[in-house]
Amino acid sequence: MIEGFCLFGSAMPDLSVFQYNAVDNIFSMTVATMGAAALFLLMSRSHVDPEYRPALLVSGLVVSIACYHYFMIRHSWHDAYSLVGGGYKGTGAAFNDFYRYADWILTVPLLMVELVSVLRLPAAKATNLLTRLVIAAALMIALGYPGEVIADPTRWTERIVWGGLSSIPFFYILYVLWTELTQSLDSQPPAARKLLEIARLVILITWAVYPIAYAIGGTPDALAAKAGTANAANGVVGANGVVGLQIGYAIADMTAKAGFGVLIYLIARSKSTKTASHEAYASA
Ligand SMILES: *C/C=C(C)/C=C/C=C(C)/C=C/C1=C(C)CCCC1(C)C
Repeated sequence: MIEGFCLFGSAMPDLSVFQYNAVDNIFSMTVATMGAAALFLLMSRSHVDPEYRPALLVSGLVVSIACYHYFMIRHSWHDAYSLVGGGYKGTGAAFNDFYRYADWILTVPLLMVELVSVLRLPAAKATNLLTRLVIAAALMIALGYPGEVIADPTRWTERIVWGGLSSIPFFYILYVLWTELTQSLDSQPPAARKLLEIARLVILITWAVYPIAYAIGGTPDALAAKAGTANAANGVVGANGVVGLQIGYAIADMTAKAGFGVLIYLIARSKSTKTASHEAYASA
């Protein structure tokens, strides 16, 4: 079934005005959050010691890239739907999932860079850790994409297989981050230690939202296919699946990029001895 596998998007189910607006509003909020976080992170580089500035620069880039992509994602959302007789119907223009995956393939490796650079590990260790994390992150996104673009409910098994394959590097990353962050805690100043423990939790919780949102995007289809409803017959993804997936990804992206970026800033600030004391001196 060729319509079921469109590389750059899929047929869209009808949505109520409420469902359409919920997604549209969360996209709009995400653009604003990413943009504001970018300004904050890039402008506060001078508040931390020079060795922590690259971490803030990279954090600022991550949210800038995401700000652009959410702008495009929202644009694509507008193109994909039009208001027809009190509800939203697909225009036939595909909603472009590629923007999000293009975003992730850039930002997830960069998130690894911002985290490792704020830890300030010995150079050899940092390089080794970063290489493993970046390769695993790229694999995780690349393996998720073929499953993401499957919209045909009868091909749900394939969606699960790609999701499963993508979960191998996913669990690897979580395992590596958890063990490495735990090990590095001893070498961190006490104030940063608490914040790193929070960062560790934020990664674990926000990253877990992605496979859940992915599953929500597929589950209603599969149920519809089983029940043989009109939805399944049309070969389009279920309305609740689309709405749940889009809102889930957007919230997770805001937390994992903007929220995490602010945490990186706080960690960098708590580890900055020179700049902080200089400021105290200047304001005294
Ligand atoms: C800023 C973007 C971030 C932190 C994106 C993270 C994405 C994931 C952790 C995605 C994971 C996935 C799986 C574990 C299986 C299903 C497919 C994915 C790609 C959604």
